[in-house]
Amino acid sequence: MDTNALVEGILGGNRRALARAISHVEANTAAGREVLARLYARTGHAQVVGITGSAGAGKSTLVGAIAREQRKRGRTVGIVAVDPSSPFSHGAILGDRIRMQDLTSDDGVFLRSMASRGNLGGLSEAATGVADLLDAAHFDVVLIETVGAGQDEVEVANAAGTTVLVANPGGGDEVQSMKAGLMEVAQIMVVNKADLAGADTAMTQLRALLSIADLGPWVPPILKAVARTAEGVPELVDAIDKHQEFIRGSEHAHEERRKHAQRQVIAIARAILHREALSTANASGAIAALVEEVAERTRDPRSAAEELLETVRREWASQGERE
Ligand SMILES: Nc1nc2c(ncn2[C@@H]2O[C@H](COP(=O)(O)OP(=O)(O)OP(=O)(O)O)[C@@H](O)[C@H]2O)c(=O)[nH]1
Ligand SMILES: [Mg+2]
Repeated sequence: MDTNALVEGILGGNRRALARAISHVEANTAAGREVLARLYARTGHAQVVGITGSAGAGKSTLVGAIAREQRKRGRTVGIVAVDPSSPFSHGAILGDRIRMQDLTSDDGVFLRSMASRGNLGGLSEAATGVADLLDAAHFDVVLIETVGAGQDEVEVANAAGTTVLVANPGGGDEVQSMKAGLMEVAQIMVVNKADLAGADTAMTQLRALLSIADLGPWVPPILKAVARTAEGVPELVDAIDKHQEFIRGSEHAHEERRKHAQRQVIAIARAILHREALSTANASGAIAALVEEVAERTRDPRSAAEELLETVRREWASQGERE
């Protein structure tokens, strides 16, 4: 399929074209980038929701429950699961883990998982791209599951208009140590596994954390859910709708969209810069020599890093002259 066929296919609701385009975007091919550039103007209709939180918090189960609730409301759902490839989940089939068989046989649902290992900062770029493809393919709701651990995963949240942070009871230490960055990217907090003891304590802790966070006009609600039984999920979907109204229809809509666009552009620029700088540095052979010096303590890491960047800048400048 050429890019025309991909673009037309996606807009026409062709699943095969969509799947192909997603593979291109994941692999960051020229065709993938072209399709995204051409489709971007056709996006912005879907409710793009990021579901993040630590490993095992129940994100996948919650994604399944949200998808079912959205289907009840007559909305189609695209799901992107960024698989952490952790030792726990390695080799597991996503559909099995989420017990999503009912969803995978539903025409109104499209499920896709992406690997996060070895993606050199390109993960947020890829996840954002895949969310845009699903949006252009007319899915009403796009759900992105990601483990909220590293910078990369936090940035995946940038793909979403609404990010839901999933915490657990008894995760007190975890809540305490939760990165400020993660608190700030989440617009809704959910204490999942509320069937276990300590849910109210976890909610109190989240409330305390929020009270010291630097909040804008949107105050994140803190909800309780039992993803396994879908208890609290209708309320969660209501809260998501409310946040979507806030970013679309309120007096703050323009500012929210601008902030979101800024986060996306910066995250992608950072990923590209990272990739290109490392590739230039590797090609110049400068890294190995500098690393050796630092390992031998004949040079400090900071000055080695500066020297490396100097090499990259020189290389780019001379490439620029050659062009
Ligand atoms: N008690 C209880 N267990 C739950 C609930 N939701 C999920 N679980 C269980 O928690 C475990 C992890 O659930 P997942 O949905 O795979 O969690 P996850 O956050 O997607 O996990 P990773 O993707 O591996 O980080 C599973 O055994 C679930 O059955 C809940 O509401 N209550
Ligand atoms: Mg999961």
